[in-house]
Amino acid sequence: MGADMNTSLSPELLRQMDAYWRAANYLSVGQIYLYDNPLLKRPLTLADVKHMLLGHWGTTPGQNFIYAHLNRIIKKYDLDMIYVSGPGHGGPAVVANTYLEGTYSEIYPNISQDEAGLRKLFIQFSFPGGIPSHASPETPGSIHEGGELGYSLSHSFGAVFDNPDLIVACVVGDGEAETGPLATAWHSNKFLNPATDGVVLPILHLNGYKISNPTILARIEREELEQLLRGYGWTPYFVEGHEPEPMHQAMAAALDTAVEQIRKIHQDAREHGNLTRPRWPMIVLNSPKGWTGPKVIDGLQIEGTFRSHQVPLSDPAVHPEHLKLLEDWLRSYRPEELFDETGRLKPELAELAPKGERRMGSNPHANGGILLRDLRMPDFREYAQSVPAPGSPGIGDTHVLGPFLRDVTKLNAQQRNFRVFGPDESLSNGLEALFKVTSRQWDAGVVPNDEFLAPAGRVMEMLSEHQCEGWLEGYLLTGRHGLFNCYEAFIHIIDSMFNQHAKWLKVTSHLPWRRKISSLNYLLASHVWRQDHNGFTHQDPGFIDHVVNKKAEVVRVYLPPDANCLLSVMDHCLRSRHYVNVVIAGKHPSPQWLTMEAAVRHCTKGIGIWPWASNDQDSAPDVVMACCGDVPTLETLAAVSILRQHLPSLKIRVVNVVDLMKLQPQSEHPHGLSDVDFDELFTRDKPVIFAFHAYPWLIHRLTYRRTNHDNIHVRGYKEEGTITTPFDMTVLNELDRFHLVMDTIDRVPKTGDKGVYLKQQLEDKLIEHREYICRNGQDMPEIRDWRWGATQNAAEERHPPRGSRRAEST
Ligand SMILES: Cc1ncc(C[n+]2csc(CCOP(=O)(O)OP(=O)(O)O)c2C)c(N)n1
Repeated sequence: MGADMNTSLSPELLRQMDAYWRAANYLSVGQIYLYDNPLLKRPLTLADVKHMLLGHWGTTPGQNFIYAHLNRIIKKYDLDMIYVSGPGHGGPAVVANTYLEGTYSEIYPNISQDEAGLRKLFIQFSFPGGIPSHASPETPGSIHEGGELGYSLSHSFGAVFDNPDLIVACVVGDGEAETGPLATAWHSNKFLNPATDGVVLPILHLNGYKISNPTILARIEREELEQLLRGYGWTPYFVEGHEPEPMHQAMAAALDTAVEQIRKIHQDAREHGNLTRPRWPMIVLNSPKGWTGPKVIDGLQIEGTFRSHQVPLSDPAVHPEHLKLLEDWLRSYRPEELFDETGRLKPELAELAPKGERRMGSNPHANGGILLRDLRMPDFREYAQSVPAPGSPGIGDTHVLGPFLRDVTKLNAQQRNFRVFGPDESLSNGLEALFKVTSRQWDAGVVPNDEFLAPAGRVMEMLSEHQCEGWLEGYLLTGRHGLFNCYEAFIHIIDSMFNQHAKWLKVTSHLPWRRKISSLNYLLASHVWRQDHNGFTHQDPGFIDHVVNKKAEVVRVYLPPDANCLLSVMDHCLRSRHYVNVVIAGKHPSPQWLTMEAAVRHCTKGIGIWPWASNDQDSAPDVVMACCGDVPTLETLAAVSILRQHLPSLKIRVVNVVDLMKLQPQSEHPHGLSDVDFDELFTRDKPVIFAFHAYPWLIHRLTYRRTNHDNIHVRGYKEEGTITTPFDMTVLNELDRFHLVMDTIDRVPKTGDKGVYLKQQLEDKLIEHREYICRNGQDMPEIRDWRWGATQNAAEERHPPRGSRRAEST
């Protein structure tokens, strides 16, 4: 469908808009090529051209065209709008436009609006010590670098949730549209509430090519493309051609139509209560790749082909004939008509840009930390699980967290700045309490027997981890708070998105004008050790291996051993800024270890000795039993109880780790223990039997510089998985209590013959275990019914440790 053509730009406005577009194109080519002579006041020479020619021209003129037209509708309708550049490699366009509108020089006064500033603007682009070639964090108005393609639409939707007046103009590359995340992101329109959320205006940039291939969407019938987009629930308006004049008219008409349609939808929803899912407008801009650039070079067609993707003219030092072509290209924009003698954009053109915060480079939504407000937080201590003694039964740690999150949701309902995201798993992950106060936001059909679906809700669920991640990132980047709950194994799906977000956080934390945003919080419930009915496909604890690759200043990893620790950790994470927090917690009933007061102390320190489980108070330990994660903690304590019952003279120290980064040296991570503190906990020379939630090598990686590293023996997940009993999962990976005890016997000579006999007994136990589970389909009663303290108390009565009191939960 073409837009109805009742808009027409006056000849004067058309001339000015075309001049503005030419100015942006000129600045873009200048950034890619020019080292000097920024206004072409003299003939171009080799010395005026950069040595390294880097950047992406192909997408840039189209994006410049879009930006100029968005400026017009922002002014005409007084829109609150930001720009997301899906093909963010069109960095020259965004930089050029924010420079033309004035925001660039306000943030970077050194890049002034004169000839000297122009020269610096050109030099800095893709230059050592300068700026990257994408819509990077350094670019004013950007919330989306677009280096890794695919996330523009989901970021845009995340930005408009709970921002009723915001419109995100989202340029989607037709190549980008082939990625999985982008393909599914069209469905975001089923989650948008027209009354309380803003709007995303997708602009599919159908320039026909990727790096060296055509795009699929450009090579299907026009009718098929229209059907596809309509099938996704959009109303597409096509703007097609290459002659600037009719293209300006068509784009202006399409944008006017789209904005008027958006206004009508808002009026229907906001004044007449009609929340029926609208068919939101979108635009398809079908224009040549490398538009206005060189047509033919060395006999090959450039404009309108894949060859314009990067730098169409190669180095004139190598191809001297290209120097003239470059000069002709630059002069084709007639810079002398655009900039005055001093290098400043002519006033009648500068007038075309919106003013103040209406400029897309200055819109506060694109520097979300400015708008960020603290969450209203309930006191997490009030949600404590009662722990009369260590080992008391629990209901499943995330089920205890649920009511806390419910009340965070409730307390911030009015502020509308907190959402929980997840791919259909909030219930499965034990967060059912949320639905006491909110629903899953859903603007598609609803039938009887559906549960917790409503046009407005704080929970966002779509079965796409990419979408959940992208929405949440967009939500955070525009100054709000949130949590992503996910199965541990499938969070890997967004490994790469995490990478990009962590990079964004790292770079922005060093840009003084960028304010800190709320942390990206992952709750990985349904973890590797308890995938009882799913088995091997669902068993993968490797996300944290991936996460710790990122800069220490950005990432945090927490493995709370029980519910009270989980509450304390989550409270901390929700208050934190500019991190990625990964929290791994179980949802199945499991023993609880610490009272709330003890949990707060333990989590504040992040690591510590559990004195009630240790018996080395009056001497040096013979062995340190370390644990990290809920299941490893359980198995370690069960192992300790066996050791203390059978080898009572053995001195055991139990160390629990909540904050994984405590293990790294202080020089590597701000949370890292000093070497002195580490040596005090883990000793300088005693064996450490370390039971770990994830792949064991991560612990070695984190501790390899520690004094006692050679004595640290880690047991963790070894890629042995299947559908089996919970205890058998630990046995398959040799993380179970029996293997931990046998390991201790092997490594502590003092256990002597008694140890040898015990080891044999435990080997028999493992055989018995195997036979039992294969016969009965569940764990042996002594495993299922094991309680900390039961054997312990009996053993202590026989051999009371000197000066120790009964185990208490402190
Ligand atoms: C996920 C991802 N895969 C591959 C690339 C490498 N890449 C950079 S640009 C590009 C082509 C993009 O085509 P399109 O989205 O149509 O952008 P445009 O034609 O406007 O440059 C590719 C494949 C990338 N940046 N991200």
